[in-house]
Amino acid sequence: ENTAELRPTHPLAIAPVVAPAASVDGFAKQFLQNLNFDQGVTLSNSDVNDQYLALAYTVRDYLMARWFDDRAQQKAQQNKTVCYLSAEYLLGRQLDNNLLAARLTDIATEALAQCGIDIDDLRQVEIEPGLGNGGLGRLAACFIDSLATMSIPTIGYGIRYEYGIFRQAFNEGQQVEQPDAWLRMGSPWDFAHPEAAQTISFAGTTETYDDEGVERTRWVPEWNVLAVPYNMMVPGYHNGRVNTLRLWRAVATNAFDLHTFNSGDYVESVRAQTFAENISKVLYPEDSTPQGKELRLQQQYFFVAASIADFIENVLPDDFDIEKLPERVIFQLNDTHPVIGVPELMRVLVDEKKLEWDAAWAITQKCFAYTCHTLLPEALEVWSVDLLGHLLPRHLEIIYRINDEFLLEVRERFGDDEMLIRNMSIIGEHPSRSVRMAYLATVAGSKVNGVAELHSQLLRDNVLKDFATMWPDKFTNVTNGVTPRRFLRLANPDLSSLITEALGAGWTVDLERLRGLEALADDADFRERFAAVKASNKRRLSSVLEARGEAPLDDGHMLDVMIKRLHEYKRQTLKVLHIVSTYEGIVSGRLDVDEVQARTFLFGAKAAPGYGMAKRIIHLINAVGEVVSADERVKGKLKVVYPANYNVTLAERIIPAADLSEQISLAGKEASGTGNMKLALNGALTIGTDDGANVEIRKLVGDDNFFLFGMSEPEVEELWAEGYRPADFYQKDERLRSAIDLIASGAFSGGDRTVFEPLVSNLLYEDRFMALADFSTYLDAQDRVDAAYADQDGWVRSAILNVARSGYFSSDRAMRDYLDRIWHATPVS
Ligand code: 9GP
Repeated sequence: ENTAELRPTHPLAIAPVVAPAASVDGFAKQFLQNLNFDQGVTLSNSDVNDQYLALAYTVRDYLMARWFDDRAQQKAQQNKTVCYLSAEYLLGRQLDNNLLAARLTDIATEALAQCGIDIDDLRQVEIEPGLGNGGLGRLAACFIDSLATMSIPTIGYGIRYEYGIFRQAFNEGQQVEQPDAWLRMGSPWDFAHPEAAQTISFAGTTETYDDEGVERTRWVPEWNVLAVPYNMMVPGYHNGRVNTLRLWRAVATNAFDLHTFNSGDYVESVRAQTFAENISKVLYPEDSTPQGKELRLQQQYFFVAASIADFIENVLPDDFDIEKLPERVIFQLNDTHPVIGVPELMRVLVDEKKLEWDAAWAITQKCFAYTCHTLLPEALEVWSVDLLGHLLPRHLEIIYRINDEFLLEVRERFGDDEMLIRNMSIIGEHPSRSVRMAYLATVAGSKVNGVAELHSQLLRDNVLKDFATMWPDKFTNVTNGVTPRRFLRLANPDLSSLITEALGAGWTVDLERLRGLEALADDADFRERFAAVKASNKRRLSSVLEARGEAPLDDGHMLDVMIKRLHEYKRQTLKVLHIVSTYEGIVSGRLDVDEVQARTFLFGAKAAPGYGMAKRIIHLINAVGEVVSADERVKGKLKVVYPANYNVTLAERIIPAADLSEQISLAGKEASGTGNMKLALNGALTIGTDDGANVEIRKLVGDDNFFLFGMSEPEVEELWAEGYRPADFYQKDERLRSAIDLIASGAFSGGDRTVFEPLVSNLLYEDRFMALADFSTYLDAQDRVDAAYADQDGWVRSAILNVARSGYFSSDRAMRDYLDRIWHATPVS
């Protein structure tokens, strides 16, 4: 379009953009040119960061022409676009993923070698963008990868946080948080477009006015910020498609007051800038203060308002008939964070586009769908009416009207059942008036889905029961999935080669083909090769750990991993109790040391900075780890490793090396989990409860290849109803008593009994997540693990079957389910 407007005469200006030659020579030339002209250095003067940046620019150059085409097509086409609205994208490193997608890995490696550069050195330089907390954000990243690979026109919308998830360090075993300055060394993968900035308004009042005889309402905001888009390429795997991830950065409208500056008040002169830029400063600012809460709501509105405006103004054609919006877009609400988009779209349609309320509501309901990712009531966001009304007065009015009309519908359907009305109202009254965002999303969404079968069922039966009764067809399930490109092809190159050799290369985009490995589980030669890959992955992980200053892994140990966010419901404490019990059992002679498998327990977990109990658990893991790993009496048998700052990059090294995957949440608490899928896909056997996607993993891999323990969800409910007294379990099981007593005695805190006292009494007298109730079956299951691991041949067979039967957990399958059940969008050719 630009070229048309500019009426160019130069032939190159109207010729299509062409990618550099896909050859070693072509790549080397482009790389050197980028080094010279973009980085401003010669090869001999360049350092490794210059080289990494130039390499990234070069990969981009190969993808650029396709990106231009795909964006032009998006505007011209009639296809529906999936707009994924997510506060988190936990992308991981980009370089390898993009090289792989564009089939450039070998060419780039050779071209750099010819320049005297080892590409591995450049890989290490990349700082991963940690723009997410854990599963939710990584899921969003897997989904956009699959959508690009399936040629579905997609825009991922989110926030370009200046500081992503904090960097974790340990100081005397305790977590300390450091800012994650991921942009410090440049950000070669995104493109700023300040010219496409959106103005986002806040606060102020609303007023009615006469619009040629029609009374209308308008919002008179008090202040604005600019939302500047940064576009990232999302290349599909080997299909030439390049979608877009558009992340918004907040910039002040009037960044700098020269007059104030000249009067000498330098701090005041940039106040507006600081205030505005705080909005995209950090991922999940601490929200225990009112300011923190307001900032989070600002972030949410900021990115969804910018995204909706961007889609309407820049992605749709200029003459687009807004009433046809549902034909062209589905806004997928990734959890409750983007739900303020519902009243925002209503505001745009009613106040700006001047549609009638009913017509606007009909459009809005078709344009949104909602995924709920949790069952924990505290994770379902609510905003106080005061805060929402102050920050977004027009939106609160709109929410009230949506609620009024919705409650009328409820009355029509169920009569004047005041209790039911109160329970279903979008506005909660207790403890104070608030907007229940999950309810708003459910009322507005065309579909509501949970993220694993059990989770979706519990949503229908408990959390959103009344809504499911009212609209049974609205509710559906899409079990999560993970991208096989990053989590098998890239993370586990040796296993990938083995699979490709056995089955051909098609499995990367059709993961069900892994079924073909089942037959090979009985082939001794294949088992040997599979086991050799695992062993080599362990050695690789060991070097990574050593490079980070950790102790290397011991040969022959089972690698038992628990890698996930630190949360009480995930029950890292239960894992610690197992470690302490085994340690105590060996030291006291209760356990026959020969019966105990040599194990390394590996943890990776960050705790939310304001979550005191989770931080205490981290301290306990480190304290136990220090004592156990140093005790000569268990040397060679037990070891605990807890590398700090677990992130996607580290996960990609741990997962392929793991033997045992710990998925031990209390049944009914983990919505799905995705680490469980990644580990099974890489041949780790799961020890787990019947929770989240574990249920489906177990069904698929088979009971013989999965170690199930613990109460089922109905049993959990039953125990609560009976009255749960954790101390009774402590009294009943000697192993449990000894483990808890050892922690309480100060054995892991230099004799100081006070350090872990809060944790111990929490377990004995509260234990919200019933670790003590599941302890004995957990230990029994661990005994079964030990026995199974002793039979290496049998273990490897089970590991192969885990890989063979995990094809269902591809995010490509998850995307197909979203497309069929929710989005009804189709691929572009
Ligand atoms: O806790 C869930 C996790 O079980 C799930 O796998 C992930 C992706 O669906 O979402 C997590 N939820 C959140 O992070 C917040 O709701």
